[in-house]
Amino acid sequence: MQLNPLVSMSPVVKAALQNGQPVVALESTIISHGMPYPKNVETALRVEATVRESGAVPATIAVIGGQLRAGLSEAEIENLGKKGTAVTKVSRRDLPVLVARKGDGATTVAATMIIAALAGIRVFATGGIGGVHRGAERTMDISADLQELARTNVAVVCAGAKSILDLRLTLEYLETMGVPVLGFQTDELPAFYTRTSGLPVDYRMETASEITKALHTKWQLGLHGGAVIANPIPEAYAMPQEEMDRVIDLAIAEAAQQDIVGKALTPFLLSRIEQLTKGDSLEANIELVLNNARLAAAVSGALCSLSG
Ligand code: PSU
Ligand code: MN
Repeated sequence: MQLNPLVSMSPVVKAALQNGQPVVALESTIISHGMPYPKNVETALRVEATVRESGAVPATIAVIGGQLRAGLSEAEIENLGKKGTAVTKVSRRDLPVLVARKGDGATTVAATMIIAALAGIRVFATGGIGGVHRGAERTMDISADLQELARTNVAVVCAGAKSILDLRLTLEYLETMGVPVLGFQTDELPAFYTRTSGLPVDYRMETASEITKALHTKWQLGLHGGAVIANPIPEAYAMPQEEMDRVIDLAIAEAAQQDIVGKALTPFLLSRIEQLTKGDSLEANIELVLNNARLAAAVSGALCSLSG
C-alpha cells in the first residue's frame, strides 16, 4: 500500500496499514470540545485501549503544528484535552487554514474522515455524528459531517445522533446524499443516550461481517462516500427518555436565548446537557463510545480479511 506523505502517521499506525492490519480512526473534537477535562483524556485513552483489546490499532486524529496526524502520543492527547475549547475545532473548511498556519486543531467527524481517508483508514469510531439542527429551515445549520459522509470513503460507527438535532431531517438529508444508514442489531436509529428514536434505519445488520460486505461492495462499485453504522448504547447505560428530552429542550432554549450559533452551538449543548444531568450523561457517553470502538474494530478486522 502506498502511504500518503501528507499525513504523518505514528510508527504503529503506519506499520499496521502497510501490513494490511485493522486500524480504527478516532476523532479529537470529542476530546477538546465534547467532554470536560480530565474525563476527556481518560476516555480517549480508554477508547484506544478498547480498540487494541478488540484486535485493531487505534489512530486518534488531529492537526498538530499544521501536520495532519494519525496516531497521537499520550502527551499529545493530554494536551488536547487540557486545552479543551482553546484548541480550534476543525471541520473541512478549517483544515487548510490550520495547516497553512501550522496550528493545532481538534478534528470533527468531517475532518477526521478526510484525514483517515488520506491515510488509508476506512473505519472510524465516535460517539455521535453532527446533523441537521432543529430549526434548520430558518438557521440553515446543517453539520458538515453529513456532506463528508456523502463524499469520503470512511464508515462511521456511532450511537446515532443526539436529539439536540432534528433526527428525522438528518435521515432525510442522508438519504438525499446517498449515505446508507445501517443499524447494528436494531431497526431504529438510536438517539445517542437512548436506544430508540422512533425512526427507522435503512437496513438492519446482524453481524460485523454483514456490515463489512455492504461497505466493501459500495466501494467496489465506485459509490463514493461513507456509511453511518448506528450502534445503540448498551441497555445498562441507556438514559431515561423523558429526562433527556427535558434536558435537551432546556439546553436548546438557553442556546437560543444566548444567541449561540455556528460551530459553538454543538459544544455548548453538549456541556449544558452534561451539567444538567449532573454527569450521568457523561457516563453514558463514555460507555457508548467504548461500545462503538469494539464494533469498529470488528468491522475493520473483517474489512481487512475481505480486501485480502
Ligand atoms: N455530537 C456529539 N458529540 C460530539 C460532537 C457531536 O454527541 O463530540 C462533535 C463531533 O466532533 C462532530 C461535531 O463532528 O461535534 C459536529 O459539530 P457541528 O454540529 O458544529 O458540525
Ligand atoms: Mn453547525
